[in-house]
Amino acid sequence: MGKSGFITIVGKPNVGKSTLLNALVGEKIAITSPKVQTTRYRITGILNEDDNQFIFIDTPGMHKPSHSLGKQMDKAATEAMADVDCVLWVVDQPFKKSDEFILNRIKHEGLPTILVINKIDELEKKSDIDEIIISFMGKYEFDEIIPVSAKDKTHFVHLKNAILKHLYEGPQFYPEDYVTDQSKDARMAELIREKILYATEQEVPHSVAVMIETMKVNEELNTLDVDALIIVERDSQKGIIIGKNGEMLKKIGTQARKEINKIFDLKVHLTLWVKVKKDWRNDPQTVTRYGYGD
Ligand code: GDP
Ligand code: K
Ligand code: MG
Repeated sequence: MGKSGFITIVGKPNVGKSTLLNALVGEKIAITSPKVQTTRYRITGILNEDDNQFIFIDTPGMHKPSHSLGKQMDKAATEAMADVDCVLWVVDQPFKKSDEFILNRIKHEGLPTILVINKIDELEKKSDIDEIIISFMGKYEFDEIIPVSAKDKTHFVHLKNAILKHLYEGPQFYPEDYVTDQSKDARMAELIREKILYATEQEVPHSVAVMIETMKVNEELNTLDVDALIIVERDSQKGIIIGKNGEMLKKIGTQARKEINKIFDLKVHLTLWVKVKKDWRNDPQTVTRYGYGD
C-alpha cells in the first residue's frame, strides 16, 4: 500500500514556494511572479506517484501583516502548519534576523521540517550553498537540509524521499485525477491576476483582486465565454490597468486567455472589466468576499 499525507510549504515572500509546488506537482497550480504577495491564500497541489500521494499546501509568504488582506494571508500561512505531516521551509539566502519570525512558528509547531535551499541554479559556487547551510545550523533540528532548484527540478528525488519518511501508509485522501482544491474559476482568476502582476509596478499589483463573474459554454462557437472583473483600489489604478486606448487591458486579456486555453485545454472567450473599490484591502468583509478570508 502506498503512503499519503500533507506537506506545508512555508517561507519568506519570493523564495520560490509556488514555483516549487508547481514543479513538484508537474502542473501550474499556483501563480508565480518576482513580486511579493503573489500568493494570497493556501493552495493545495497533489502529486500522485508510485502509489504514493503527496498533498502539498502552498502558503502566502510570511511577513508582518499591515492590512486586512495581509492579516488573512498570514493567518492562512500559519494555519496551514497545523495538522500536517511535514513542513518544507524554503529559503534562498543565509539566515537573517528576519527569519526568526518563521523560525519561531516552526518551533512552536514542532513538526518534522525539511530546510529546502532553493534557487541553487543561481548560486555561483558550492561554497554559497555551504554558507546558507551553516547559517541555519543549530536553529532547529531539521530533518534534512536539501538544496534544490525549483526551476530546474534538481534533487527532487532526494526531496520526495525525505518527505515520504513522514507520510503514512493508508488510503489516499484524494482521487488520482484531482490536482488541486482550487475551483476552475479561482484558477482562472489567479491566472489573470498573474498577468497583471507582470504588467504593472509598485502598488498597483498588490491592489488588484480578480473575480470571475460569469462562465458560459457558447455552443454555437464551441467556446467558453468568461467575464472577469478586475478590482482596484483607486481611479488612477483603473486608468493604469486599462492603459492608453485600452492597450494594457488588451495585453493582459490576450496573455491570460492564451494560458487559460493551454492549462485547461479550452477555447476561452475572455472579457475583462475594471472596477474601483476604494481601499478594499483594508475592509475585512470585502477581503472575504473577494475570496481571501475565511
Ligand atoms: P513565492 O513567493 O515564494 O511563492 O515565490 P515564487 O514561486 O512566486 O517565485 C518568486 C520568483 O523566484 C519568481 O520570479 C520565480 O521565477 C523565481 N524562482 C523560483 N524558483 C526558482 C529557482 O529555482 N531558480 C531561479 N533562478 N528562480 C526561481
Ligand atoms: K512571488
Ligand atoms: Mg507564492
